[in-house]
Amino acid sequence: MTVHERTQVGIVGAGPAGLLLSHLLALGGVDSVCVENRSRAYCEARQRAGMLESTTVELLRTVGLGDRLDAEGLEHDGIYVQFDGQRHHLNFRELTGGRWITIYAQTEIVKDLIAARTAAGAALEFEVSGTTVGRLDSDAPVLCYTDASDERHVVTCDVIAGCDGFHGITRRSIPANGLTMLAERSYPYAWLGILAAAPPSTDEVIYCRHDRGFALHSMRTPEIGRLYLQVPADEDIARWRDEQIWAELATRFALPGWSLTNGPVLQKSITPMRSFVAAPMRYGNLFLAGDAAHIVPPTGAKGLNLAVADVAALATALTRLLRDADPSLADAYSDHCLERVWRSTHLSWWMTSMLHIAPGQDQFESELQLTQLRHLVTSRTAAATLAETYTGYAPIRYDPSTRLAAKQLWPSVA
Ligand code: RFL
Ligand code: PHB
Repeated sequence: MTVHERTQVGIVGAGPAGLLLSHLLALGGVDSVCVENRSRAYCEARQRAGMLESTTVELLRTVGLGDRLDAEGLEHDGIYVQFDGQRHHLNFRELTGGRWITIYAQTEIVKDLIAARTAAGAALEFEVSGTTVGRLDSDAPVLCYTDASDERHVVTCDVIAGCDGFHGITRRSIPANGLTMLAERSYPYAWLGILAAAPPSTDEVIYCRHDRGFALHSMRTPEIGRLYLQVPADEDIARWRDEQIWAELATRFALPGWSLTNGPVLQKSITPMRSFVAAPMRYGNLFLAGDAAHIVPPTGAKGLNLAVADVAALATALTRLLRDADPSLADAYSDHCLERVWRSTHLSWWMTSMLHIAPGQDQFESELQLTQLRHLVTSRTAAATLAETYTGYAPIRYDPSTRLAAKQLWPSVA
């Protein structure tokens, strides 16, 4: 049997982008249906980002998602940059006049969002299959899916939001002439990441360039470390025993008088590195947001923050469009987001190429990396340039005045 339904916004994907969009739309009184092909447990456990810009933290607080973030997030003033056997601190708070970064895992943001949406009785469906989107250039695009109990749904929408990540179906549903730009770079290396029951050996994140390759020491909690190693792009994870990973990390981070605390490896995986931007981020009544439209290598910690900035702008634009019949922000959505996307794409590409050792890298390239790193730690202007984009390039476009008052949202309660 097929069920025919209607909603204002059909959202594909319950990652951070799709979940936050449905939350923000609900605050504006706009209804949505959000579908996800994975299980709730899988979405809540998928290990990914951990570093939030202060702009992202402020937005999450503004929209009622700050409680656990404020209680459990680890607020950092800046980062360490290590090269040539020396570790330097960059104090972003001081360089930017007050902006900071917070470690709070993407898994926790996703849990907070799912809890908030579920408590609000949202239409949020996990474990769907056969998702398709159609009639994108019409006023009544459709979202079709089969739910976990095998029932087929055809949802007529005003707008569809493609929040289904890089491998999703929405971007690929746009006809060939609908995207005017597909810009891409792949990098000749990958990251081997571990989550470990080992207290972090550092108070703030360390980005380390070593002749054997890049290493990153991050964390999740005061008890759990998150660490990464540059490995060849086609690396087989089975080749890395846990003791070897710890030994390689210790070699790359080595400093006199400092040691790396080891512990059981809870999870390990390899992440390829790619930059990708599709534009425009809109085709007819399909709007793309987050990794569905663009991805960056993780070196600048930008992916999740970009997804949040996109959906904040999209929620404001769609609320104006669907509630107030004002299309101006929806029409400006793609250009507005791409400005930030390219700034972050540059930062991630720059940090990646300055800190990793490419196969066959020659002395000329190594010296160019080192002179940039020395400049970064000796010139206030250079450090401030990094600090400005790292902590959140520009204010996020979210207009809290699009939110309805409680009594408009829940008339029976007020
Ligand atoms: P997601 O998180 O990929 O969510 C997309 C969702 O869509 C679902 N989906 C479908 N659902 C229904 N039907 C279909 N046909 C579907 N196809 C797909 C998927 O199952 C999924 O649930 O994209 P979103 O929401 O745009 O969020 C983007 C972020 O996840 C991503 O940019 C970040 O994780 C990137 N990233 C980092 N970003 C940061 O800002 N700071 C960091 O410190 C940071 N570190 C990282 C990272 C990404 C990493 N990996 C593994 C890629 C570190 C790593 C190692
Ligand atoms: C993380 O904590 O997972 C993390 C931090 C900084 C990055 C990338 C990942 O640049």
